[in-house]
Amino acid sequence: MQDSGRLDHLGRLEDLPQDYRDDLTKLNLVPLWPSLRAALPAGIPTRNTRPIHWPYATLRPVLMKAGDLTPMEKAERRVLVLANPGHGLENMKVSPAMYLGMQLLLPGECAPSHRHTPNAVRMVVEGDGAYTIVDGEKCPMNRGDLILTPTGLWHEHQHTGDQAVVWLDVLDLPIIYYAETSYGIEGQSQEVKVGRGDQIYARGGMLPTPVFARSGKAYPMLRYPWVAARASLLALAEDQPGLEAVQITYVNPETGQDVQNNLGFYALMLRPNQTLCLPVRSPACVFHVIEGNVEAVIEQNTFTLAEADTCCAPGYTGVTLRNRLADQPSFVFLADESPLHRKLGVFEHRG
Ligand code: GTQ
Repeated sequence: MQDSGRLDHLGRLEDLPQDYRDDLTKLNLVPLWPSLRAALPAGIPTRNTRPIHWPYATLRPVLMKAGDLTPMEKAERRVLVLANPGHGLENMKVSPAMYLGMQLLLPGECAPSHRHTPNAVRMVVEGDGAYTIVDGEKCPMNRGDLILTPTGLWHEHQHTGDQAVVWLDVLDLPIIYYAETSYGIEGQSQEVKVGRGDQIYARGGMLPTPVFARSGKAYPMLRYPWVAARASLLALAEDQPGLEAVQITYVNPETGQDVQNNLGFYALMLRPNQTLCLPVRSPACVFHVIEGNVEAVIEQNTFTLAEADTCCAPGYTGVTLRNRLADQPSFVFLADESPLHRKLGVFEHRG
C-alpha cells in the first residue's frame, strides 16, 4: 500500500533512518504517514478492477477442450475462471467481491454434492437437459435461467441431455475468502424432495400463505426461469413506454430483498436502438448478454457484446450500453456488489 513517491508534505519511508525502520520491522510495527495517501486516496478509491471482455466465441472452444483434457473425476467442477488481470489472474477475481466461472457439464456427467460458505448463482448459457439439485430441490437448467445456491445449501449438478451444457457461475468467493471464512464440505448425493419454489412463487404479488406453517426458508425461491424474467421485462416496457431503464431485480419473494447476501442480480432490457447511460455508482458490475447484441462503453473501452459474451466494469465508473439491434430488444444479465456496499455503509451513487 506504500506510496512514498508522492509529492506531498507527508514524510516518506526513506526519510527515516534505516536502523529505526529495521527496529520497527522487528517489532511488527509500520509508520502510517508514508502510506496514508495510498490507504485513503483523494476523492476516489484506487480500483484494480479493469474493464475486460470475454467473448463467448473465444471462451467456448477452450472450455470444450477442457472437456477433452480433464474428466469430471479430475475436476469435480470443470470451470474456466474469468479472472481480471488487474487483480492478478491467480487470485480468481473479476472484481473485489465477485468471482466468475464458465462451467461445462457433458452428457451423462455429474458434479458431486457439496456445500460451502460462499454464495453462488448460475446463469445458464447453453444446452438442455441438465439440472442442479439445491437443498433437495431439482432445478432444471434452461438458457437464461438464474439458479441460486446460497451459502450452506447442498448442491450438485447432473446432466441427462445429449449436448454439452454450459453456465456462468457468479460467486462472492473473493470477499468470503478475504474474510477468512471460505470453506466447503463434500457430501452424498441428495434425495430429491417435493416442492418447487419457482412454481409456488410464480406470480408476483401473490404469496403462498399456508395457514398453519410458513416455509421458514431463508431462500424460498431457488430458480428464476428466464421465460418469466423475459416476460416481466417485455410487460414493463410495454406498460411504460417512457421508462428509460427497463430493469428487474431478482428478489426473495418472501422479503422483497436481494436474493443473496452480498451480490445483487438484475435483468435489463434495451429497447431497439436504445442507448442507456448507467450512473456512476460505487459497486463493480458484470454484464452478460442473454439475447441480442450490445455495445458497452466502459472508460476508454468499447466492447461489442454478442450473445453469451461477458464483461465487467469497475466501481465509480459510468457505463453506457447501446442496443445494436434496430428491430429487436436486447437482454442483459447484471451482477453487482450493491448489497455488500449497502451493508458496509459505503454504497454511493454519484450523479
Ligand atoms: O458448481 O458448486 O465455479 O463450488 C466454483 C465453486 C462452481 C459449483 C464454481 C463451486 C462451483
